[in-house]
Amino acid sequence: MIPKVKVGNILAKQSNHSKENVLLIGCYLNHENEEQFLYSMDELKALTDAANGNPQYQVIQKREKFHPATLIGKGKLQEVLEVIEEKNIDLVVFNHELSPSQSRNITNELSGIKVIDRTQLILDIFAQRAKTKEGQLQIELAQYQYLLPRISGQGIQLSRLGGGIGTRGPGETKLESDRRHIRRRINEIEKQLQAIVSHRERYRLKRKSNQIIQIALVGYTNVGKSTIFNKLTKAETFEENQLFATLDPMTRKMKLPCGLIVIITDTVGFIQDLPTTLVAAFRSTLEEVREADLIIHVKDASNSENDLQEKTVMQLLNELDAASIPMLSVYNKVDLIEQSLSNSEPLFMSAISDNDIVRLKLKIEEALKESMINYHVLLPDNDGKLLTQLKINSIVEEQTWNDDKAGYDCKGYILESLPLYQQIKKYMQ
Ligand SMILES: Nc1nc2c(ncn2[C@@H]2O[C@H](COP(=O)(O)OP(=O)(O)OP(=O)(O)O)[C@@H](O)[C@H]2O)c(=O)[nH]1
Ligand SMILES: [Mg+2]
Repeated sequence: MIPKVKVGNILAKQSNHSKENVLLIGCYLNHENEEQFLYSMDELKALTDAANGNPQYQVIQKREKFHPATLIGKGKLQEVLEVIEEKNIDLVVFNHELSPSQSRNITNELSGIKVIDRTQLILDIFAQRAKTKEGQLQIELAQYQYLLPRISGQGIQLSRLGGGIGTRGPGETKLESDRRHIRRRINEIEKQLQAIVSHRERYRLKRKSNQIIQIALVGYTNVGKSTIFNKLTKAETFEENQLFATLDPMTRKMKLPCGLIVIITDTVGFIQDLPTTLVAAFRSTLEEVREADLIIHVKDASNSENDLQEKTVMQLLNELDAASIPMLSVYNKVDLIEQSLSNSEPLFMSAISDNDIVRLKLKIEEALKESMINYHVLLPDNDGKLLTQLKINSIVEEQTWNDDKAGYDCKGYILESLPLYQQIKKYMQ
């Protein structure tokens, strides 16, 4: 069977010479879903943009099975070589994770041009974006873990790669040294991360004892988590129409209409085929998610592949042991689609509408209430502090002064796991 071949211009050549010209290569099998594959190619292009590259051209091949030595066929590689010369390509990005030997063979076939895969591209974006010490260490760790099997024996000659996409992060001189050096560095990073993680662990325990309810915003990259986070908390996190705008989790306090104060965390976006090294590296960052009392799963209502995105998110939440946490789903960006909105489950909203932000807050209250238990207490007059605490850390629905018993009659909802619940138990009615 003659493989179906597609090539195409992605972008007209940009005048910006400082950007690397990138050729994208995708390969999929006869039995694979074409639509999903093409979507992942679009995503690869968006990732290239996010890495500050200039996607020039793409080459796609459909095959019976992947070529064991070079992923795509030898003939196709010859064609790629011509495109590289014709289009002045600096970098070739494969949409598929390449084995160490595949990447070596392809580089040889393509006369030494820089070749990276989707994993390296994502690692590169992360390396450019990570701002906190922890984020930077995690990326460095993931990059070394990715490189380790690739620099053994007759491994790739990293020095030849020069700078640019796929080479950021650990310094090049370090990359040139041997496995032993890298192992040592991995060890060091792991120790430093351990210290940071235990520091955060203590901080988190303190927060828990402070009775504060925790909410985490999660979702596929670019769905609008940071925009919603900023609107909810009036904070300034980096929001941009770009994949992986947010890397380091950000936490802020937020007051709900009922008076309840919660803390909410904005997190790194998920993506399909997230490199396993990165899932492991970000496990600790995403621990905030695992600790949450409620997860808000933000979806992009305007994206035709939102089913696929949702599946990816659910799968990753599973891997993070967070799948059993109560979840509120919201469909964002409804302003971009034509559709009759409903007020019923799930919430359809737009982060650019202030009214929708209020609706979201009420929805959060409702969702929290579902995991809370009902209480009715009579707080003695002399325990004013407890009343204040109840108002901040639980949902008080009714509060009346009881003259006969000289105390406040309070009815509401509270999380059973809060220490506060133990404190009010003796006043239960
Ligand atoms: N039209 C429209 N655009 C939105 C809406 N919400 C967010 N956006 C835009 O979508 C883009 C992505 O928003 P972000 O808030 O950065 O998305 P994110 O989910 O935090 O993305 P990552 O941090 O990359 O995972 C930005 O250009 C936002 O302005 C919305 O409701 N409607
Ligand atoms: Mg973000």
